[in-house]
Amino acid sequence: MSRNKPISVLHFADAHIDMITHGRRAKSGLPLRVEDFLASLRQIVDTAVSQKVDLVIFAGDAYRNRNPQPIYQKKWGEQILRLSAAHIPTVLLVGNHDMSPAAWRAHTLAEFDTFNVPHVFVGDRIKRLEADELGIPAQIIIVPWVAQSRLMTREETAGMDLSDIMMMMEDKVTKTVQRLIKTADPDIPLILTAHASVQGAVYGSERAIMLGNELVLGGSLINDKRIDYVALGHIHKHQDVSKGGQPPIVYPGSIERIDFGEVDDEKGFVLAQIERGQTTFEFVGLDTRPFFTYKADTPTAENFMSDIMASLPQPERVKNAVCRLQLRYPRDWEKLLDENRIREQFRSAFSFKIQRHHITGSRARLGDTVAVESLSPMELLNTYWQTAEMEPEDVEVMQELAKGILSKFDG
Ligand SMILES: [Mn+2]
Repeated sequence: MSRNKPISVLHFADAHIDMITHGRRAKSGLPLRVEDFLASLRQIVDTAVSQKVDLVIFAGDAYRNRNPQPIYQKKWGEQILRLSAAHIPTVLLVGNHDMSPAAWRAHTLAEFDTFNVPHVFVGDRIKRLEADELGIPAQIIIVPWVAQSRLMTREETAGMDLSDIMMMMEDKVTKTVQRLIKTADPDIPLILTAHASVQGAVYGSERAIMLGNELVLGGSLINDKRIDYVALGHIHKHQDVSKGGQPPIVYPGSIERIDFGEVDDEKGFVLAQIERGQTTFEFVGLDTRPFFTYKADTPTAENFMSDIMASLPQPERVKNAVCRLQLRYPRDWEKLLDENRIREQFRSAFSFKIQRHHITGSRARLGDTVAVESLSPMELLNTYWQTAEMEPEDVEVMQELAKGILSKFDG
């Protein structure tokens, strides 16, 4: 292969094939939503094989469960073996969902190493894969999910508080990666792949993680002209953190929607043409199960149900889609709601839920009988979210975070 031809790379991440295992089942016996994730995975592998890409990078989180059921390992393995059979060098990065915090346990991708699967490279520690190992003119710096227990011994961290440990880890990772960048061959394209958050990234539905303690790769570490492409995983929202710069710093996002938090995100993977200093890439959308949100405008009690019905889609429009209807109305209109009539309109949907939001008068937000002083901070916050018209899922997340913060001030 000539050195001046760009390297074609298919990059995907966050497959999480066992993310949603409840609900209806397919003829195969597998949950239908698992089949959805597997359908995305098949489209990705189909593309890699039919386009004969030079390299596939999977940037971590094959599963949700770090002890995946054997049936899911079989389904994942079948697709990865197709890449191996097509002689496509394939890097499998170990993500946080693939790894136990206990250092002695095997991660979920270990079997590919155990059986020495040809053309498959498991990335479970920081290292650089060289061109001769890969069989293509490219070098890849591998940064799997960094678990504290695997990076430092208990003796090293004894007596330190968490923020110091995080700083020490960051320092250790940064120095190792810098050394790998410095010692790389400057004439061959250099790719960095990591399962991590990076400075400047925007969060999707996993945004709550940001407030936890996790390692964040620094902007200056990865925004380095000696690197030609940064293939990331972990954040479920597709984005190029470099915003069109070189090197592109790309999250392909997850391969299927997990919940309504991702309703507006298109799901897909990335095809990149990697060249020294002039990499280009495109995001390729996947054919995924549609998600629809409907809202009804119901200004008067007299026309309440007819206003709702008028705002609903035709049943064929929502066929096989995950749907929700958001309604806002005063509590005393509740008896006007004919849920069965609405549900009938969504009978061909994959699933359907009604989210009710009861409008309370702005003056009496706390109710007339409740003394503000008698409410706990958590109760006050909860009342605030309700009046701020937040989504119920978001209220749950905010309450959880608030609980964590407030607990630090107790006693
Ligand atoms: Mn992850």
